[in-house]
Amino acid sequence: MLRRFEALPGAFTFDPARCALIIIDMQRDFLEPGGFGAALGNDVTQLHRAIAPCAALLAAARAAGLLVIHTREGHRPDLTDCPPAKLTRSPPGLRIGDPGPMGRILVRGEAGHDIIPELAPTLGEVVLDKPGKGAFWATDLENILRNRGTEALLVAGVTTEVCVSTTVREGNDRGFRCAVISDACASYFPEFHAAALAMIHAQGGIFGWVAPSAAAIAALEESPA
Ligand code: TIU
Repeated sequence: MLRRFEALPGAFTFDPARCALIIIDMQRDFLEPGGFGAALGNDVTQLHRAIAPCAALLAAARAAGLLVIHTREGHRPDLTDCPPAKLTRSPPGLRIGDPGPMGRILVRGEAGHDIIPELAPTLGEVVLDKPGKGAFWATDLENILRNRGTEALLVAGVTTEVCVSTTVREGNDRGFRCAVISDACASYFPEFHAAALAMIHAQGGIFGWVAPSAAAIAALEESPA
């Protein structure tokens, strides 16, 4: 049964069997002190407002049987997949691979790379490690989605203007219809969050749709006719 919710620039429809929830990078490295986000000079508490809406959206998506994908930005321990231009963007001591209170910054297998406990993946959900900002680049995400016949994406996570927006732009160019769930996303810069969302739904939905979690959750909770 097709579900529908109000969004900008217009209603978003989806078939739960052909829709996935993608939660972008809700990792300790971005949300907790001492990780990559803090090393970049950010106030990590700015991201905390997205946790409860993400958790509610995740619960509703699970109950509706959506494919659930959790992404994590990070690099191999030997940093062979980390471009020097990304590595050297931060000062020594605060770089990717440097030791921090949650282990080596933005490195796979370290405590900081984990998804925060409130949003921990369950068995059967896809955990997708990505070396870049976009979830399609250098990953098998497109293959996973096409194999399931997925055509619509609900997108949440952090940060709105960086990894969420990059993923939505990549997905849109590949033909996926993306609905960004506004309060389930956050930025270290509230003004960037607002601008990024506006850029997505402007011009008739140039990159996709934007709606609050309450609207998406209500549609997920509708009982099949
Ligand atoms: N710095 C920042 O806003 N974001 C990132 O580096 N990665 C993600 O957005 N996940």
